[in-house]
Amino acid sequence: MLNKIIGIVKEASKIMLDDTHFHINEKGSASNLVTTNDVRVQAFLQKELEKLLPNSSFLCEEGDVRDTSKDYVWIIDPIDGTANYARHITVCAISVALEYKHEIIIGVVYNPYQNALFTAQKGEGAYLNGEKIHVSDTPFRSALLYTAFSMYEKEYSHSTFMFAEDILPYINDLRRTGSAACELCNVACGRGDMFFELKLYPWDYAAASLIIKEAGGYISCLDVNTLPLERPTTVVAANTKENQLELIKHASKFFK
Ligand code: 2AM
Ligand code: CA
Repeated sequence: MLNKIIGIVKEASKIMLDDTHFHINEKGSASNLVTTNDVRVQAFLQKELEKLLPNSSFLCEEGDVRDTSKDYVWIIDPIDGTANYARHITVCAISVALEYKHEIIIGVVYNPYQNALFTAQKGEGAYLNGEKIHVSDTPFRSALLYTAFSMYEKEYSHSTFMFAEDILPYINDLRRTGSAACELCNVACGRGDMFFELKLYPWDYAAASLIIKEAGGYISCLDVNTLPLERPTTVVAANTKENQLELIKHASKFFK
């Protein structure tokens, strides 16, 4: 099953790479973009994955694809990092998760520009291009934190900047690269140590959540034991349990 999903994802990525004449549209605000290729990639994935698992439903970013009624649910972001993709910044990825009875069992995140294929199956570890990956053991004071500033709902931006300013003296540095899926996978393979972002949607983190857990890391909302997959949520991830708890402590000063 995993190999077949990888084949379909790689085929879909050719749309991203080959069709450079895409159009950019806004979804409600100037910060929230969708390209014609987001829509094309999603349509291709839906068609092929439906064939692979006929009795499954789909929760996808584009369109109004919000069916979680079956035991098997595909959670898909056709292009995570759309604002990067639209500007030809190559930090973006196709993100596909397969959920069975409310638990993610397969996660695939593929950045075709960097030839970075992150995969995980429940209980079988996480891999980057077939090589097993593991989170770092970096302590909090040396940690690199990926975060973002709520560009989509700017009423929350002020507190995200306050949080960033507050935490900076306690850690090594911050990054904001524009793709939650890529950033979470970077934490999974030790290219960074922690992640915090307000109000992500399930398709932004579903696949990467399994990859990070299978790589030995931790991911939750501000409630340390929970990660909702049916609604937008704040996402906290870290290489160690200790760092996850410390990050939640800092974030809780600004967010409920
Ligand atoms: P996207 O690129 O698929 O749109 C950037 O900080 C991250 O936030 C990206 O992974 C982006 O996903 C995601 N994101 C969070 N909230 C969003 C929203 N309301 N609309 C679009 N993307 C959002
Ligand atoms: Ca997207």
